Amino acid sequence: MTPPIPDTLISRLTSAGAVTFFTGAGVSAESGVPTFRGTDGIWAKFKPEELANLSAFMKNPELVWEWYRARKTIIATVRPNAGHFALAAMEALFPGCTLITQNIDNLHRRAGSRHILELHGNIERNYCLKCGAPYGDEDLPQTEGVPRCSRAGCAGLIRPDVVWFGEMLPEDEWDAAVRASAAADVFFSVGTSGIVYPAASLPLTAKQQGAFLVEINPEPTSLTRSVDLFLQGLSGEILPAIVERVKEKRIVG
Ligand code: BV8
Ligand code: ZN
Repeated sequence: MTPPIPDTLISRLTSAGAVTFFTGAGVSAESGVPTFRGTDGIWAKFKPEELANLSAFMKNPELVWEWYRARKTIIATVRPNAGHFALAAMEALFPGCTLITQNIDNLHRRAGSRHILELHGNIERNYCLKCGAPYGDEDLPQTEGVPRCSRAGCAGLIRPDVVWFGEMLPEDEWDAAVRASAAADVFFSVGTSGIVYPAASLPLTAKQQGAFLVEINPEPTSLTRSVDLFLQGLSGEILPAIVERVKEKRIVG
């Protein structure tokens, strides 16, 4: 059930200079991508420290690759949902629109978003740990088990191009995300439990710098008490509703 979208939000949006969206796994849930911490969460079975970190990979690359291959298969079979398409539409509606995502599923790009800051990498990219050579999924040696680099004389371990726990976020993306959060007139935190740092610090950075802070989530989170507007519901319903209201406002003025 989509909550009412207050006129005050639509007025703020249509007069905003900079609008920033910050997304987490919840925006992909309606596409069928399991979230991390939901009951169906992929981490219900596994724990992040067991899999999404370099030492786990070096200790047991077969297990980590098994987990990523399973996730790559899910992501290859799903499609962007109405929430992703609404976010892509927002780029056309708001010139100063920035999309910051913690997601690695490439669904924002597949939905047509162009100005995306991927803080935690992209599961469709991989690279050689030894020489850094990039590998798309289609370039991976199809052998089961752990793919190794085919560069002459290398044979290094190939890993998914995602940010693991204990690893730094990509510097350019992080710097741009902090700038876009600080500059935002309106900042949306959509579909994230706000547990993973430093990404989870961005909504409060925006608020401290004067942004109107909106949260879209079917459940309250640790951020909810600090937001200016909590739209409780599904991003796949609320985001398209916001796009429709902004378009109406643009027409009637
Ligand atoms: C770092 C890529 C500096 C991999 C991910 C000890 C040692 C080292 C670091 C730490 C430490 N202790 C803490 C840290 C920091 C650590 C951290 O934050 N840990 C947490 C667990 C406490 N962070 C890091 O390590 C980061 N790096 O700090 O570097 C450093 C360097 C060296 C030493 C020290 C510090 C790197 C973090 C990146 C980890 N990589 N992913 C992969 O995916 O395989 S994180 C992973 O979780 C995803 O990227 C995801 O984005 C992220 C957050 O999860 P959410 O997106 O929020 O998803 P979640 O399931 O939690 O929530 C979904 C939400 O959606 C829910 O609220 C639900 O209600 C809602 N929802 C559901 N359906 C819908 C919906 N909303 C809307 N619509 C719907 N339909
Ligand atoms: Zn190599």
